[in-house]
Order: sequence, then C-alpha cells, then structure tokens
Amino acid sequence: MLKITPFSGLLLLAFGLSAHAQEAAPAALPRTAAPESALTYLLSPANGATVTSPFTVRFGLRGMGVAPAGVTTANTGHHHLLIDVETLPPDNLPIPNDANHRHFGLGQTETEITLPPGQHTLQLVLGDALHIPHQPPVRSEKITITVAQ
Ligand SMILES: [Cu+2]
Repeated sequence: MLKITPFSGLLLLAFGLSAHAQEAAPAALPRTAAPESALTYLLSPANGATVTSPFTVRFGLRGMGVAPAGVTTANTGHHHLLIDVETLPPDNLPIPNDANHRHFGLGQTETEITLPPGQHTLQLVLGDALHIPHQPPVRSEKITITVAQ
C-alpha cells in the first residue's frame, strides 16, 4: 500500500507547483471569467522612469482580488510580471515560468528585481488558480524603464 506521509505530500505539492509550466500542455484549457472592468497596473516604477538595481516593482489590481495560486474563488487571481517579453504568451495555457515570466503565486503584490543596465519593459498579467490568463485577459499596459549603470 502506498503511504503518503505529510512530508512526501509536501514534496509532491512542491514538485507539482514547480513542474506545472514545463509539462506538455494540451492545446487549450478552460479559462476563468474575469469582470470586464477588472484592471491591473504597475504602481511603480512609472512608465519612463530611470531606476537603479535592485528596485521594487509594485502591482495594482482593481475590480478583482489577489489570491494565491490554486485558489479558485471567483474574481481572484495572482500576478505575473513579464520582463522584456515582446510576444505575449498564449491566453489559453499556463503562463511560462522562467526569468522573463515571474509568478507571484503566494499572492504577493510587490517584488524586488535586479536587471542589467539599459532599457527594459515590464507588464503584468493576472493568472487564475492554474496560472492561465482570465477571459478576458487582465493585463497591464507595458511600461518601459531604464536601469541606470
Ligand atoms: Cu502563476
């Protein structure tokens, strides 16, 4: 008989969370509805700002609530910060999990990041319990910042 101890259960959970974005994904997954009026935005830095690394990025959300990944309560989601992403990931698949697509699955509303000097873009996308953008997608404007030497 397979015995799941609390420890191995945690390992399974941790593996499941880290592996979700790498799994071979089906062509499309069901999407979670979002209110048409929902809006996410970057509180800071401001579009066009010059910053020095490391710097804090603050996330805003209106018309929905922030919830950790895995929570399926209606009208909630968690933030994803897209850094220097030119082509948005598909709206019907989990958002990739890499250095350019950062997940805030604990429900964080700010982060500190380090980027090399030069111009960079930042954009927020809300994801549902399974890291899939809502329907319609809740995305911020893409901003451009300059990281000073
Ligand atoms: Cu996510």
